[in-house]
Amino acid sequence: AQPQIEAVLEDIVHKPYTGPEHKLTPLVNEHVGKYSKYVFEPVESGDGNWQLAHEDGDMKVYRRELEEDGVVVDPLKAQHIVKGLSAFEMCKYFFDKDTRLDWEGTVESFKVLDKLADDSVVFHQLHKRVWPSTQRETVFCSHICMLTNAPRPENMVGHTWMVCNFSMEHPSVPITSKMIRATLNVGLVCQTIINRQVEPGQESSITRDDVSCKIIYAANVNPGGWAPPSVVRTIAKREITKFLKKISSCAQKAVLEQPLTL
Ligand code: 16C
Repeated sequence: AQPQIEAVLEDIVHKPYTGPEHKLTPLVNEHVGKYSKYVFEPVESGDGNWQLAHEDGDMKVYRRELEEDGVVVDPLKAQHIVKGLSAFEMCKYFFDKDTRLDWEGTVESFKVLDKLADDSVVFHQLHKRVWPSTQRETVFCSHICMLTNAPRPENMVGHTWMVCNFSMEHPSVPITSKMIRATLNVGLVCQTIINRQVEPGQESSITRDDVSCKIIYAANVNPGGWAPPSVVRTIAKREITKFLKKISSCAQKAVLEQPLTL
């Protein structure tokens, strides 16, 4: 089935959420183009050797053990289903810097280096130090967009949304010996599932009680320097699980009093 899946994923196209184009548009297009396909590659297919690392209700976390030059760079993928909000609302919440510290457990502080457009922002983040290793920092571009032609799960309504975070260099933050520069490629893809039959043209009758958000999250993080493999693997599994639980409950609370935006 592998060639068929590849052909389907090849058709995925991303559309900017707001635009306009900016100086990093070609870089964003390149990353989002590749990563949107990678996120949808099923963990069950191919010779990827994905292992189920954690399961809790609707949440499943997979990892593929991988080391580069002795550094653990295990690719992670996760799926989750969150009741009462749409794909757009979840992606918007993940993208929104103003609420990031409510759910992001790995970050000590961050600042905006460049606001390229409403849908593309460059950040510098200082991560919490894992004693006794050196503190990590990241510099990455975060982009929110809509995906067209993505594989649709059963009972999906509306569009597929994605936030893609990818490391880049920025002249205002040179690498110093004080911190280790970690790198990341992250994709959060969301799709809205409806739990009842809706006739065409009746979409305006859909309420919060009718929908859930299906999440696919993928992360390729390179800690940037050696740390004991068992420590990296324990922290990665713990943090991705905490992240999915925390962002789900925070996003549910944040949209509760608002009208549903599909
Ligand atoms: O995607 C997430 N958050 C986004 C917005 O912040 C963004 C961030 C990605 C996380 C990149 C992690 C870089 C290394 C951090 C150093 C470890 C700090 C741990 C502190 C624990 C109290 O895209 C949600 C992120 C969810 C977490 C993903 C898995 C992280 C793997 C961590 C590898 C551990 C390395 C430890 C080295 C000593």
